[in-house]
Amino acid sequence: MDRQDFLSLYRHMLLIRRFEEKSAEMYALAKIAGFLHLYIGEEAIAVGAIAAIEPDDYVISSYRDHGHCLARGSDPRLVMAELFGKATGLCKGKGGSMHLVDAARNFMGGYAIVGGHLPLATGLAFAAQYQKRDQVVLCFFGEGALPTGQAHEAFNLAALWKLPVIFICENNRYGMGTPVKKAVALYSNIAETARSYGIPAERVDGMDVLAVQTLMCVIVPKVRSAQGPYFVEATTYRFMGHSMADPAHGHYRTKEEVEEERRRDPLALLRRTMLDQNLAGDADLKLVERDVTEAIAAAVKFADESPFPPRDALYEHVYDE
Ligand SMILES: Cc1ncc(C[n+]2csc(CCOP(=O)(O)OP(=O)(O)O)c2C)c(N)n1
Repeated sequence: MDRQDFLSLYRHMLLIRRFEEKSAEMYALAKIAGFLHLYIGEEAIAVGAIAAIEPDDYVISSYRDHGHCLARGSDPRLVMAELFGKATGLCKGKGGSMHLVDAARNFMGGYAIVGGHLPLATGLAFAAQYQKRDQVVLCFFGEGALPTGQAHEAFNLAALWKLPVIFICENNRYGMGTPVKKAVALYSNIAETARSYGIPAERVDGMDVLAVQTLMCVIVPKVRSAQGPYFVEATTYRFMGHSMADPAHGHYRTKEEVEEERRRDPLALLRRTMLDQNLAGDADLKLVERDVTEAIAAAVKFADESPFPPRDALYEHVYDE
């Protein structure tokens, strides 16, 4: 990796961070309606993993999907417009925060049913294998999806048919207000869940984008060369509440715990590494900050000035027999 590669990782992470902060602000101003789940604190996972795949590989995620979509390269203006429910949005304003899709980038969506997209990831991998396409699927989900039945069906078929899918469990230790200990039997080593299906599994520090990317650069070629699925547990922490309806630390975790975890901010970790190893200087980082600030301002302006979908659009893209 050269200096530009490091700066690119930093830029993507900062773009997600600033996008999310601005979304929270826009939600408070009622420019965004419905649910809004922020990815702040978890950026290193999407950015590190997606940096290790090719443009025609597939990515699929849960309702906490803005980060994955932006890491995949979607235009922040179209993503913000989607959050605003505008006709210019990524899904013409009909999907909103939890249902972003960018088919042109093989970002196959955010899904709001916990665990519901794991079988879809297995299906995408089956299609790639059946049609002899050289693609892998990255499937991101929270540890709350692990105990769901469909997750196990997805693991089983992926292992049985040696499908090219990498299941990436973003273990932020809470599913809404429920600690992982109260929901997942193998909570202290959840990778064992995958190993019981014969799926090789690794644990990685999900706050360290370089660790995530390095691991994924080893795993992706194995999966691509038909060796079958992989499972990654990326340990992380969400710095915000579960959604905008949940205060930052809620009743289920202490303020001290949140403050402690915030000391390992993934952006600060990367910044420190780059400065310490002379991979970037203060001026480079300031330039990235300025670029990102401009991109976010442009996204909000675009979303704000865009029209809402016309009434007739209700009947477009609806399947009818
Ligand atoms: C099948 C299903 N059950 C319950 C819910 C309600 N619900 C929404 S988010 C959530 C917690 C999921 O936690 P996790 O998968 O760990 O993801 P995180 O929010 O931590 O990223 C629950 C239970 C749902 N959306 N779908």
